[in-house]
Amino acid sequence: MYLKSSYEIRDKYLRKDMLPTIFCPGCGIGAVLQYTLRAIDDLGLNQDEVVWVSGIGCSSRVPGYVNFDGLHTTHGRALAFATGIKMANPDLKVIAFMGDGDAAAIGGNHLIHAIRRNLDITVILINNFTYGMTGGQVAPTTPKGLRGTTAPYGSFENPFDIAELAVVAGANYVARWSVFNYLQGINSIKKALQKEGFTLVEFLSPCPISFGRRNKLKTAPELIKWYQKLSVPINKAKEMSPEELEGKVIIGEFIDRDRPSLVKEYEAYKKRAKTAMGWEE
Ligand SMILES: Cc1ncc(C[n+]2csc(CCOP(=O)(O)OP(=O)(O)O)c2C)c(N)n1
Ligand code: SF4
Repeated sequence: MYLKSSYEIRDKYLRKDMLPTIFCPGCGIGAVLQYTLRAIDDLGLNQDEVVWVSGIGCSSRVPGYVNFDGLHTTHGRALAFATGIKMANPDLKVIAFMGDGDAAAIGGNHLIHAIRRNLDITVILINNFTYGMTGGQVAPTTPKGLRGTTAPYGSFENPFDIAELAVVAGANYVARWSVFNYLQGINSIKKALQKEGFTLVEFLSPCPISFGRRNKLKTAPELIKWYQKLSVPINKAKEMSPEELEGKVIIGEFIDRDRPSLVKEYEAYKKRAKTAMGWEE
């Protein structure tokens, strides 16, 4: 892989009139945006054939910054819009750029059903364990015991594991990395973009402002150390006991398979219907 400079990536793919971004210093969203653009660049995808979709949140601002067609829609509904785009224009590559609140709270049902149907899209999921844009409420992903504005003494609810959820719901490709796993992250996005069916790459991403400052994770050294301690590579996790894995987040590739995708199934269904109606020659 030839690594282009950040300037080359910026000049080719970002809308200069929309800069600077709203992202706070130390936020992980910009890094994941860069990984996604590098994956697209490495694959040589045509900018006119890729559409970016999002809901509302800091992560969801991304489609506005990139030089691609896109939709910045309503909170939690990115996948409903993505479904319409993909089913109406199956030749387009659709990327949904989502926050963990957007994807797993208000949009949780859309997520489960888009995966169940094996809709041909790629979700890039920014999991910062919080609602960043609205100031740090706990999300369905907030680790137990960590603080948010709505749980100042520590969250007492069990969090979702989005990657595991995506596997059991039927996704074709699922991987999770932290933003510090630069090359693994880019490679996973490349794999995800090349597959049919539902693909999801989750990134554990720092939000020093809304989440970090309530959890003693405000500075870069604190954050790097914490993510290193938090994340366990999937092969190592297989040798660990449930007690040792308590409070850890597994990173790596969770699944890579080829179940028939929604677009293929729908095409086959239309053919069956036409034959049954006597419309097919
Ligand atoms: C229907 C609706 N409900 C609530 C909101 C308020 N709201 C805006 S962004 C957001 C949460 C954002 O969190 P997340 O999706 O995790 O993205 P982040 O900002 O952390 O990137 C909420 C609750 C809204 N805009 N619309
Ligand atoms: S509030 Fe958090 S998620 Fe939003 S831009 Fe700032 S650091 Fe990033």
